[in-house]
Amino acid sequence: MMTAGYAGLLTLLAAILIALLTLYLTRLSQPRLDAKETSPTVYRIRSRYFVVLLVLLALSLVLTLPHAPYVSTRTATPELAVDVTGRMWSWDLEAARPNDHLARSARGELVLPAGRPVVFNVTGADVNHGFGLYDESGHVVAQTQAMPGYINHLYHTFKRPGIYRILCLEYCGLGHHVMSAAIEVR
Ligand SMILES: [Cu+2]
Repeated sequence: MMTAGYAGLLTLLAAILIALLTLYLTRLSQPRLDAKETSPTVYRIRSRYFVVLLVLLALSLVLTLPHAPYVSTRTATPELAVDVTGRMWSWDLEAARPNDHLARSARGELVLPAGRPVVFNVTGADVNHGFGLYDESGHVVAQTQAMPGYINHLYHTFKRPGIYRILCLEYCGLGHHVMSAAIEVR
């Protein structure tokens, strides 16, 4: 909670800073110069800067893209499949393949094993919902949209056992805040 508060304060301060800077720069600016009057040196510097920037951006893309979480989760072939349907205002979870023999806990929650890749086939029955999977400390571990008429495949491997909460991440009407479910990971 504290972290969210700090993040909000930081965003506000940054927004004020940007607004002040914009105001300052607007005051500094002068009437537009004719293209001919602008020094050719400026154009030369600008085109070189563009090339340097292009190379830097391409380099950072090549270096960081392999670390995107989407790739690493997709490489694990799912061993279990769960059908997820979001509706106003509840979640339905069931084994997509009966042969997976997924158990239910005493509270009726779906039981999934830790360390085995799972694919969630997520859809919406009425309006758009957001399928958000939270660990016990309240951090989102995976999420995708639950859209009517479309199935999103969310790949996830639970690292630790525990009770994972499912909350709706997209406002979907009066009962949005009660739209929750849980998965027990053993
Ligand atoms: Cu919702």
